[in-house]
Amino acid sequence: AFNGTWKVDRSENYDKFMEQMGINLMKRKLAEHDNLKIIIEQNGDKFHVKESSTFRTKEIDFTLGVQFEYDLADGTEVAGAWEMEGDMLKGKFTRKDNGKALNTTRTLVGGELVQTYNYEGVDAKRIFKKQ
Ligand code: MYR
Repeated sequence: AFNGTWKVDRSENYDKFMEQMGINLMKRKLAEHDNLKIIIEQNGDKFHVKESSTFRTKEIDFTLGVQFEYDLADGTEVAGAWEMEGDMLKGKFTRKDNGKALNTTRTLVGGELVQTYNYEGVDAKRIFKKQ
């Protein structure tokens, strides 16, 4: 059900979240219009995710419950895993530079893909529409 091509439509509190992540104003302004697109292909507990934005294109394969490393668009390296909890994908990641937790979820709400982000007490959301 997560399968498909998802294009970011709107964000909530994403600037504050990025600020908490330590991302500078100039990069945050660019990230506001990053045209993020995520292509998700799920096969059982295996996922192939292709991310593309004005910053970069990146692909990753991961398996639910299995740790992997990922570098975020700003260069921050994280390690962690995705798990399925009911209908929700829950990602628990840790920044490699400071050991702090970066948690994220993906759910389908009314045909949209909602991704939440939490870092150090700041919550944000990005909502994607299917193409
Ligand atoms: C994926 O499923 O898309 C690949 C793994 C993503 C891991 C971390 C997701 C958190 C993204 C936070 C974006 C922050 C930008 C500074």
